Parts: sequence; C-alpha cells; structure tokens
Amino acid sequence: MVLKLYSSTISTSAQRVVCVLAEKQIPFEVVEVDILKSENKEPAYKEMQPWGLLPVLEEENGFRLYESRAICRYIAEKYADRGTQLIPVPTDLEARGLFEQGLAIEAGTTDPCVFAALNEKLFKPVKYGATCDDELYNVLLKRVELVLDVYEIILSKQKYIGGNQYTLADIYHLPNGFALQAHCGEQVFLSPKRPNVARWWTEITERDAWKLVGDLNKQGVHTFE
Ligand SMILES: N[C@@H](CCC(=O)N[C@@H](CS)C(=O)NCC(=O)O)C(=O)O
Repeated sequence: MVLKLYSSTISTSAQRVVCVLAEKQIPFEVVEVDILKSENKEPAYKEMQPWGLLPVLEEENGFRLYESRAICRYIAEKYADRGTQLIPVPTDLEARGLFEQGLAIEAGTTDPCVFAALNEKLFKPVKYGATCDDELYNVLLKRVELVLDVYEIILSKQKYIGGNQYTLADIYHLPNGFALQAHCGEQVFLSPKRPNVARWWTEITERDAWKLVGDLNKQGVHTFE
C-alpha cells in the first residue's frame, strides 16, 4: 500500500501536496472527494478533517495529517534523502532563517492576497453561484501587484523566495498563483515590469513536478518508475 491523499482535481491546496510528492518521487494514491457533492462535509470525512476541507494525507499505519503546508513539510522531512531537497540542512542556520522567512511571507502576506482575488473571481461564482464584484476584484488584484513589487526587490537579491535554494516556500505559491494566471487570465507573475519575479515564476512553473500536477491529482495510484 502507498500513501493515500484524499483530494480533488479542483483543490489548489491538494496541488501543493501533489507537487511535493512529485518532487520527492513518492508513490501515492489519490482518493477523489467530490467537493461539488459536499462529500467533504459528511461525518466520515469530518472524522479525518474536522473542518471538512481537502486534502488529508493517510499513512499505511493509519496516521493522518491535514493542512496542506503541514503535509508538505512532513513529506519533505520524512523523505529528506529522496528526490529534490526542499528544506535547507538544519546545520546551515542562515539558509534555514531565509527559508523560514520565505514561508512566513507566503503564508502571512502573499497567499491571503492572492486567495482573496481568486475567491472573488473564481471560487465565488463556481462554488456559490454568486457574481464577481469587479470593483472589489480590481482592488484585490492591486494588492497582489503591490506584494509582487516587493517580491521584485527580494528576488533581485536572491534566486528564490526562501533564499538561494528552491524550497517548499516556492512550491507553496504555485497552486493559487497559477490559478490566478490560468483561470482569471492575470499575468501579474509574468509582468515585464517585474523581470525578477517573471524569471522566478517561469523557472518554478516549468519544473517537471509542477507540470505533472494536473495528471497526478487525478484518482488512482501514481508511481514514478
Ligand atoms: N488551509 C487549508 C485550506 C484547505 C482548503 O481550503 N481546501 C479547499 C480546497 S482548495 C476545500 O476543501 N474546499 C471545500 C470547501 O470549502 O467546502 C490547507 O492548506 O489545507
């Protein structure tokens, strides 16, 4: 048996985990949970994830974990010696400091802005059948642009958002940032106004792991032979 991931093809949080599993080359099985049929709100699912959200990771011994970033960190640490190294070594305190800084920026500043814009334009209409408030969306998008203006400064001095090594901090940006680009048609991560952000975004979206995420997030067992 392999690791199980309770997931959905439309879950951006699950895509974060799938990208890490692909970077680490860890076989896993996707168990599709239908959000549109509210399967995630059924008691059996909420037994695993009390908020009824996706994804959930389940080990062969029954151990379960939710919160996509916690799952990613668990996988990256458990399989530290496999695939791409996604966390700087503990002995390099400065690299670890920059890595933690990158994680904090993504979770505390960037993702809340990107998610708010995505929610207005994409999730609100799809999930609740509500209309996007265009004026609000433009304000939210402007906030994303202001965050990325600062990213331009950061990324003119270091290669990645968590220092000079590609890490979990970069991966965490991918699903929601990419959804803003692919589903809302926004090119903010690729704007020529911010060449260092565009350089960074192009590099991380062109990695094989991210390119595989769409396929690997589908129901079934995935191997890397
Ligand atoms: N902070 C959580 C967020 C999880 C989350 O919001 N998942 C969404 C899919 S991306 C979900 O399950 N939505 C279903 C719902 O709200 O009913 C994580 O990172 O795992």
